Amino acid sequence: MEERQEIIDEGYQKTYKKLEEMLETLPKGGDQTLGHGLFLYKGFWLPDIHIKGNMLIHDHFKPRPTDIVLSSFPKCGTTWLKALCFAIINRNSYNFDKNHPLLTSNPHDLTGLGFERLIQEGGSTSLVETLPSPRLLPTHLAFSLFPDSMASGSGACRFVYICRNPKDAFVSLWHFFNKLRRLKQVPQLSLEDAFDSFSKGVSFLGPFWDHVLGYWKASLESPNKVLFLKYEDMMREPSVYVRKLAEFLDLPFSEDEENEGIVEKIVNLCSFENLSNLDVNKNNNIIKAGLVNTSSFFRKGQVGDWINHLSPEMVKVLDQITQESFQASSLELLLVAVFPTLSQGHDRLGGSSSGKILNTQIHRWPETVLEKLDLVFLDAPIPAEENPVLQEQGFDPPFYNWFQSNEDMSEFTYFEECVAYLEDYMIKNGPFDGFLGFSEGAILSASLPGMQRDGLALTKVPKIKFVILIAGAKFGGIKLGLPKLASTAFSVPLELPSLHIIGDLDRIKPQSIELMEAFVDPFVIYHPEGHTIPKLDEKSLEVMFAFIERIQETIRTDEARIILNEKSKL
Ligand code: PAP
Repeated sequence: MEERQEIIDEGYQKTYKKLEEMLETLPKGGDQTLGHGLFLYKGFWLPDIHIKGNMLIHDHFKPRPTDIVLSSFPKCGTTWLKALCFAIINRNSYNFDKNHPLLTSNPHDLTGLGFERLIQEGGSTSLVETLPSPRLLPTHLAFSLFPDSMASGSGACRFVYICRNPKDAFVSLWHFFNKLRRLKQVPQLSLEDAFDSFSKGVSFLGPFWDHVLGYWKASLESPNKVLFLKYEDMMREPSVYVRKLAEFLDLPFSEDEENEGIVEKIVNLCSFENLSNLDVNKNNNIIKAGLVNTSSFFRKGQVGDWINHLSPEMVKVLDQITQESFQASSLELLLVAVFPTLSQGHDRLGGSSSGKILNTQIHRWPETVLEKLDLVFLDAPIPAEENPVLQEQGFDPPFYNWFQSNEDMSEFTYFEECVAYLEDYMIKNGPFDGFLGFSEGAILSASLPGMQRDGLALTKVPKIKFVILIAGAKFGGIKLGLPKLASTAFSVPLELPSLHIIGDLDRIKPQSIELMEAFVDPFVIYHPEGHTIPKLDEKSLEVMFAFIERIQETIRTDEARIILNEKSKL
């Protein structure tokens, strides 16, 4: 066996020769963190061992469409992602409380440290090839470094990428490398020197921003092949992302599993608190691949620890690079679920329409607005009969209905079902940041945040961060009754940012104003038309942009609030 490992496959030997020649020609740099320098290879700063692995992947690796590449920039949540995927895939093989391998093995030992390292072992691909499908292939390599055979086309592998706020990633990386330096008895690296390299992009596997953007763009182009996760989102709502991850891996949780609380069991098993307190991850144990203690992968496991390390100037530098790098690529783009409904001129609710129709209407808004919103137009759940009003306007069937009301709009049918339908849609296609609704869609959208706050609806999806309500009205207001599920929806003023678009000639204008008054600090656009989606004039656009800015600010403040909460726990 040992002898076999000495034998280096002929193909491998050719690759190694190529590597040697190439290394001579590559720009060198880096912080010499671990005593070896970095090389600028295809746009990224890699140690030679990663370049070697990457070349072997290109020259010899045979991908399978079932392969799952678990990818991350170092210190962005690799250990957690490995644990979660292992637990999801093997959930039927072990008991969560007794014999689960994650209770006695470090996640890196269960999945391997890195695929780019594994392929080097044994002098041939034999080790990688004997792994059973689906193979979990962890990596820190950038997306663009993978061969086309893995990244695109029908045989492409699936990639799960976890990204993290660069400030926390940097702080975590600095701590980790200093731990390794201590082990190797190399002098410590100052925060300032490490920061200088990191912010210039000349850091281990950097530039951080290009790494993230590569996967982000790939996830937009091929959402079925590349799942883009954020550490902070997952910390906020782990069970939402465990479900999402399982769906992406084609292993969704069954109703029975949901009832048995399997999702929560996985979340708890893989939590920082649990894993970091296990014997295997303490007490100077070393991971199988050598090099490091199992405990080095667990430090604080918090969002926002950067606040304890970075100077205001450092924060400014990183924030600016992040903003400039991500702006053009809309990484901060807001995903909005749009609920369409066009009134038929009836006095009762239940006007039919379709996502496609509302899409056409919304595209009366300028691109400068639409490019900031990633709109997903949902069809309502109930197929509707013909709609003469819409057909007269040139819109073709199919049409769909949301919930219906009786003549005096005091009672509603199919409301609960609509809410359940939405939640299901959001779990499968989200996470969504906010809602945009028109008419009945606005009534529905407006009622959801309050129901979510009270734990009555949308309990399995992230918190709704904003609403855009066009020609809306309030349940339990001047005209509308109150569905039971929504009975507390407006019991206290709603604090999330809201934009209300109200037509001067709309017969339901008083109701829209009443709805607006149910929100704290609402934004409002009045327009001269009736019950419709208006074009936006210059003044309206100003309000719209101010609103979008406010949402982005809220998202940032929310993150800061989480940081403060975490700090107050210390
Ligand atoms: P790697 O790239 O070297 O494998 P990785 O696991 O990505 O490391 O990053 C370690 C970070 O994830 C540490 O963050 P910190 O330094 O800010 O504390 C570590 O604490 C955190 N971490 C490890 N396991 C978990 C977990 N189960 N849940 C949340 N965070 C975790």
